[in-house]
Amino acid sequence: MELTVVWFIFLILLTPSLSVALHVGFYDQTCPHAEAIVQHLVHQRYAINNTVAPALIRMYFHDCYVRGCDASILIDPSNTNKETEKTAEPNLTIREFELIDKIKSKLEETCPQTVSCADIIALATRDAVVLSGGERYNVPTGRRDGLVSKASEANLPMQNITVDQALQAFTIKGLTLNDMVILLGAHSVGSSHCHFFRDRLFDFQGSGHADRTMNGALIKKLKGICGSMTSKLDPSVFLDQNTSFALDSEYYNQLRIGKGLLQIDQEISNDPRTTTMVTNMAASNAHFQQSFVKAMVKLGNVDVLQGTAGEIRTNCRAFNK
Ligand code: HEM
Ligand SMILES: *[C@@H]1O[C@H](CO)[C@@H](O)[C@H](O)[C@H]1NC(C)=O
Ligand SMILES: *[C@@H]1O[C@H](CO)[C@@H](O)[C@H](O)[C@H]1NC(C)=O
Ligand SMILES: *[C@@H]1O[C@H](CO)[C@@H](O)[C@H](O)[C@H]1NC(C)=O
Ligand SMILES: CC(=O)N[C@H]1CO[C@H](CO)[C@@H](O)[C@@H]1O
Repeated sequence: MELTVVWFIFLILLTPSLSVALHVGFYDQTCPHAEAIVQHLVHQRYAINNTVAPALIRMYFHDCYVRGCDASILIDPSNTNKETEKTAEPNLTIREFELIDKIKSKLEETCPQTVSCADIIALATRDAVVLSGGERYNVPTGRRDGLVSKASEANLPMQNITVDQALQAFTIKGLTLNDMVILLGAHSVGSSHCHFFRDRLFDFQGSGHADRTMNGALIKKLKGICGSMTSKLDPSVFLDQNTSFALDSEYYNQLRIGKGLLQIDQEISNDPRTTTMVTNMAASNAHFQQSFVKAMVKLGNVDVLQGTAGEIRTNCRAFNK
């Protein structure tokens, strides 16, 4: 009897959160053109500079990884909150905030206080994936914008961690080893500054020599671009040496020949627990594409705010007054 009552209360408590779960077409009634507006502006930007695609895909990861997909990455520092997430070291190279602003302005004009900044990031990222040659996928929406943004919480995984440490970093967000290997396929587009891999060329983990897991020809090429260990210049290099603008499984083929740019990229190909996954992804672009969009949707569910939690910001860079 008592147990039944407990269950009943439990179910009542559970129901509201279930009824407001993210779903595809959340804005169909309230802002029917929301997705088309986002797509139009992403396409327009891509025509001017196609590096917007990798920039958005990375922004989505950084947003979702820290406090869930709640647009906490977009908050500008202010007098009362000087160190927001975007001021944190790993976030410094996140770009295209202006595009998000532009999309937000257009949406506020069309349907005021309706579409969250967190959903704008998720939708724009989908369009970036498609523009890069990825599969088109439906994006569940209904995220709300967060009310907290702190640099101290931006504990994103570093490029020089082991597969074990990376797995821990993904596990705490409810993502699996398989999700991790597939999501790292995002590194088939975009680029990295030399400072994230310079040690691999000159002095790997204080060894005095280059990382022996890196292909010799690639080391030579990268030395030419990045200068020396102490060089002050910090240019960017494509993460995928072959099909640099295509979101495809070629990234995994590159790993198999020692051409992973970041240490963690190369690690997943060499670690016994993930090497088979890398081989499987390398073998089939179609399989990769399907797995990738599934994993992106899963990433988009991490710790989201729904229902009446959080708010719908009117300006993505600031909390509402
Ligand atoms: C262990 C996990 C990861 C680590 C350590 C990592 C690290 C990095 C680093 C150091 C860069 C270079 C940034 C720069 O120089 O500007 C980068 C770029 C990038 N990352 Fe990751 N990343 C990880 C996972 C992911 C995931 C899960 C995604 C997306 C699903 C992603 C998407 C990207 C993209 C698209 C770029 C290129 C950005 C651009 O060209 O502007 N990364 N990542
Ligand atoms: C595209 O944007 C990147 C990053 O801001 C910049 O380095 C590059 O010069 C731009 N390319 C063009 C063609 O404007
Ligand atoms: C990883 O890189 C950071 C800074 O880039 C450095 O402080 C740290 O010692 C490195 N860790 C390892 C294990 O090499
Ligand atoms: C580059 O990628 C294409 C398409 O995946 C592949 O056919 C080709 O063999 C690759 N070339 C090199 C040099 O890796
Ligand atoms: C590479 C880079 O510019 N790193 C800076 C990141 O931000 C911290 C402070 O938040 C600086 O100390 C780093 O120099």
